[in-house]
Amino acid sequence: MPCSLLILNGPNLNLLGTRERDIYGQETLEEIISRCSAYADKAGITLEARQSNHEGDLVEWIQQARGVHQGIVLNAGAYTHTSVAIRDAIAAVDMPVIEVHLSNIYRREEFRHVSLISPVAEGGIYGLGAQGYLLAIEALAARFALKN
Ligand code: CA2
Repeated sequence: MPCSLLILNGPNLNLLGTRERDIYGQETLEEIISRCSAYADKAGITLEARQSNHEGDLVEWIQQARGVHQGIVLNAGAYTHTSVAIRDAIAAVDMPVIEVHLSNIYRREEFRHVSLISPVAEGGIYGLGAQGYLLAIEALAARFALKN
């Protein structure tokens, strides 16, 4: 079975590259995803990427990933700090999720220091900008290769 991964991005990440570039970098989400796709293609991995500003969409997509994808790269944006629903969805699907944040959330406001996702994630990457997504893909692909 080939490896298929899902990249999910939460609220406001569709605005990347347009504002707050000092915090989140110059690249648009489209550019980041196309870099991820090129990386995945080379590694023989199938990639699906989705973004939503709505919590329920993210919950649905996590639930639907079961049996379709072998892992999820998740930047839940601000929902990271608030969403019990996303956390419960991750726990329910029982598949590896790597949490990614472009910025170093621990260097920022205190409300960003708490992640409801981290306790149910396989691992996490923060503060490395768009590179974090590539590292997360690499980690999930390596995990998949070990098991198959
Ligand atoms: O560092 C990250 O990746 C975050 O997940 C980004 C979220 C933030 O709420 C988290 O604490 C950390 C915010 C994404 C907002 O992205 C924007 C991009 C351009 C302009 C405005 C917001």
